[in-house]
Amino acid sequence: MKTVYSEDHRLQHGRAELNDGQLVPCFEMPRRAEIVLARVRSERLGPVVAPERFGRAPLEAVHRKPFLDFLAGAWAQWIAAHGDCDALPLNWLARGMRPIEPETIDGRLSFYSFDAATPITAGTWAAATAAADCALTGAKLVAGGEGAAFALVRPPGHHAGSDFYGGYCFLNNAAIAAEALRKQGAKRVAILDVDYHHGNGTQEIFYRRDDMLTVSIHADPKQEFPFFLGHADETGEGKGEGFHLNLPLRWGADWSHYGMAIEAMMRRTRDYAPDAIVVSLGCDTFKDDPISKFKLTHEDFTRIGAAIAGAGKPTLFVMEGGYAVEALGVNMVNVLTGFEAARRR
Ligand code: Q9C
Ligand code: ZN
Repeated sequence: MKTVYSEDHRLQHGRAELNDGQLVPCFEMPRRAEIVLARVRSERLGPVVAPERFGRAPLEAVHRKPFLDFLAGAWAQWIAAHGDCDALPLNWLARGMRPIEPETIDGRLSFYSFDAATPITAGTWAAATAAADCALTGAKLVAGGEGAAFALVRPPGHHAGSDFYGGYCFLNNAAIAAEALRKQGAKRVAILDVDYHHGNGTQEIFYRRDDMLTVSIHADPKQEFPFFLGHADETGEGKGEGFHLNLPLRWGADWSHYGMAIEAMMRRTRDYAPDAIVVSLGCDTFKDDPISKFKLTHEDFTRIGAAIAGAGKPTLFVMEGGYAVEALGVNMVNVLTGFEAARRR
């Protein structure tokens, strides 16, 4: 399969995030993409192609305009107020407070974000839009008849919602690609999220829709970030009722648990009979991931790819999380080669 990649991901290189009570170097770093690219090349997955540019329209199909304006202008407003250091929020709304957008940059960061792990830097907007363009290019390849494609992107996307950012995510690359696939003729699209964390942004964006199935396997929000979405009883609203499936697993889950969740994910996907699949591909389920508590092995990622191939649908893989950096190339590409090997059978 083709890999869509842009070096512009390097423009997002935040210094620090708040983790376990300390400001620590960002887990979401440029080397993540570089190690995956090296593995794509050494395993001869297929050609690596540059993205086309699609502009603002496909972003506006998923995100609210005021949010996009905020993201595009946040750095300029931050540097004018505080000088050249990463922009992080310091407080958030709680129950009883009013969601009125403040004027100052500190207030606006608080208004549009939901964590202190997602620094906005000089290159954030350029990097995030390049990632969205890679995902859109992948969607175009898949809509054009390629059986599969891989958008090798960072920053990731699945925590970003219609008007909020967080969890290292600014623009929801997978959601933007899925919406583009709908516009290019797919009547139903399934978004399968195998990142360790719940895809709260993706679910929020499509929660009232029946033309997008969202399925997420993730650490139980009673234990894990993002904490406030991803429970098993969230199944959709309005005509979206029944088109959103959450499969939370407890800390410590290994293939004996994860494999069953993957089977449930693929059963629901087959019932839905989508015209295309978008995979939010996180490998932070790996046993050595520094911020996660699942126990998947290198081989388990091959099994995930094979299971997804079983649906037999045009499939776009969009990279999300995974912070055991040295293992990330092997784990990501194992999913993709596992997919291709199973599809050939
Ligand atoms: N101590 C993605 O994988 N911080 N985002 C968690 C753990 C945020 C993860 C803190 C994790 C965000 C795309
Ligand atoms: Zn994650």
